Amino acid sequence: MNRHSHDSDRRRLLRAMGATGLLAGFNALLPAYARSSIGGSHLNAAAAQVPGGKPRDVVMDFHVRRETIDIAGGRASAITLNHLTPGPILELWEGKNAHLRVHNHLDESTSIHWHGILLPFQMDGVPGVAFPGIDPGDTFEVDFPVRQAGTYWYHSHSGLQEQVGQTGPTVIHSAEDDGINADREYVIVLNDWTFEDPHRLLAKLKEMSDYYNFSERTVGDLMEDVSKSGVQAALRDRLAWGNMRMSPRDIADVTGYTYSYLMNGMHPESNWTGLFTPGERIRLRVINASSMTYFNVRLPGLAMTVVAADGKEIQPVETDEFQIGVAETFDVVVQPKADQAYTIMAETMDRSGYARGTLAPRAGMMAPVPALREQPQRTMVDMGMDMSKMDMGGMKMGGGSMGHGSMKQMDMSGSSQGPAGMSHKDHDMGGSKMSGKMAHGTGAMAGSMGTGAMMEQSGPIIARHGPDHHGPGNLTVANVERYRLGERGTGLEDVNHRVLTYSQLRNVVPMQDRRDPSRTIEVHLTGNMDRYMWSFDGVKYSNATPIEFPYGERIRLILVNDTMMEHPIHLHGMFMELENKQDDYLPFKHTISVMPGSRVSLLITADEPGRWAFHCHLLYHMEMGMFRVVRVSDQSGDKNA
Ligand SMILES: [Cu+2]
Repeated sequence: MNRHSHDSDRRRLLRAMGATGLLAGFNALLPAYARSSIGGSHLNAAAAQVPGGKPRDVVMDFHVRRETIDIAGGRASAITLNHLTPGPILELWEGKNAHLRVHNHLDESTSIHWHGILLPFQMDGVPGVAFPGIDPGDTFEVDFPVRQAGTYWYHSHSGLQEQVGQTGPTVIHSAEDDGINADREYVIVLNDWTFEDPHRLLAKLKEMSDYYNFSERTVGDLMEDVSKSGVQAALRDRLAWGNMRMSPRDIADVTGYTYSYLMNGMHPESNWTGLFTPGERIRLRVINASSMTYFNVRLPGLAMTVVAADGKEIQPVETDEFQIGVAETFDVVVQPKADQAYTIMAETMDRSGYARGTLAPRAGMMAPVPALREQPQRTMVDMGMDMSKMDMGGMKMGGGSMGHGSMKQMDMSGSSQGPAGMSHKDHDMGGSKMSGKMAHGTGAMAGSMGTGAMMEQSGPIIARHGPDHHGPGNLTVANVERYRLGERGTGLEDVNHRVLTYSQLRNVVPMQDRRDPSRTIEVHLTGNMDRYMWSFDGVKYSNATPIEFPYGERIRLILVNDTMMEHPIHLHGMFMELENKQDDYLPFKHTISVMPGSRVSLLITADEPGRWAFHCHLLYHMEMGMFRVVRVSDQSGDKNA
């Protein structure tokens, strides 16, 4: 397709070879800079190892520069931190102080947000929310007592700078023995890199939201569906998808077509390698510092013990694979006993590529790199639909203005054979009706399901939406919202080993704030993929007012995902306790990946006054307006906000 002809053939070749496992042995063809795992502008083995040492106050300078560097097998202009991307490890000690100085050598404004860190909001680094940004030539100083331990990261919060390299890892050592007893620690920073200008990339997404998605279903797929499930079911499924303007294979907005995936700044062929002595306990601090990419992480042949999520310790869980949303961190301990190499495989959720590195007893060793697995598909559950086994007796489709006409052909009468992935719970939908109020021009499937509230305690809940279904900024409206914290991430449903789920995260300390929430705030995650609009409650940031958290109150925050994709929702300044049925041991999160068609409940103690950012951490979703200010106001007169 000539619309993509500007892309480098070489990069496409590399990607194709990577996808088919041909890269083994290809290393020798690469220029020296891509082969070497020593030196360069990335976190080599030495730089990715956490030094540790005596607890101390830390003074650290961050020099933000734009420079041309070797990256991902090419040369490109990137934003570096102290000449590195990702930047150097910010290593701090709980109970000590941090004094950080950010020097802007760019010819534009910049910022650094200290992701997951508890500090005064003026130092949080979000331009327009907490401070004005750092002008060219200026230095911004940040001082705070370190009140926590764990694995975090830092990144620009200005425009799209994060996409071009301005990210880095943060490690905070615990004041007390955390009982993890690692012999060695590495950060594993995951990034997605593009040689395209990110502004151009975003422009293309706005112009054509499926630009980077080449996995549309084909006529052949349709015939296969027909043979599996019959003409009616296959067509109904297909027509529904057509009206959602989504393909069931729309797993990621931006894919390996443009992205190279990096581990500690290094391309899979360059093979970042961390060394170990057999028998050692190795703590891997895995940080998803990418702009748009979810990864599935595993080390074939090695079990992992997950010991922390988003920096906060959890009760150890042994697993074989975990999905990591954008901006999340997980700490795992592995203990390789054999004198052999192990691949650290970070396959993208859409399986259009991977980041990869190696743990090895000696430099130069490698282990097989598993082939990319089959692309996952979205299901009707992701759409928030639940047509199978429902009593549709009382439902009727209104004859409202249909965006694309074809909805009329949908046979909604209770077919017992639903498309794959649909829930088979029984529901009595008697009395509800599809209003058929189709937002003109959007193809929206605005199924207002009446006033029904709870169905069963943990089963799907009939979604409640505003009367306008969140306006033109919203395309899909989930009919039902499910509790999905016990489910594996997209694409991992059927893998035949253990996979971490959110429901397994259990805090090491019991809940401190046991008050009943004094208020509940419900926020819908909304989008219009067709127009590449992303928002909360159908309203983009520029038209929105702050969400108010009265200081000192206990808040229940409910997130309802009306869209068909995961959104990693991040709250600055305060941790959220995830209501995942772990009794008094709810885990803390700073970023929660909300599954499509799901409802997530979080508890927050509003004890950090100020103006805090709250947003989707998919960079282009945030940029399009999936962003709010949360204002924690002092009741005694709003001094801080
Ligand atoms: Cu999003």
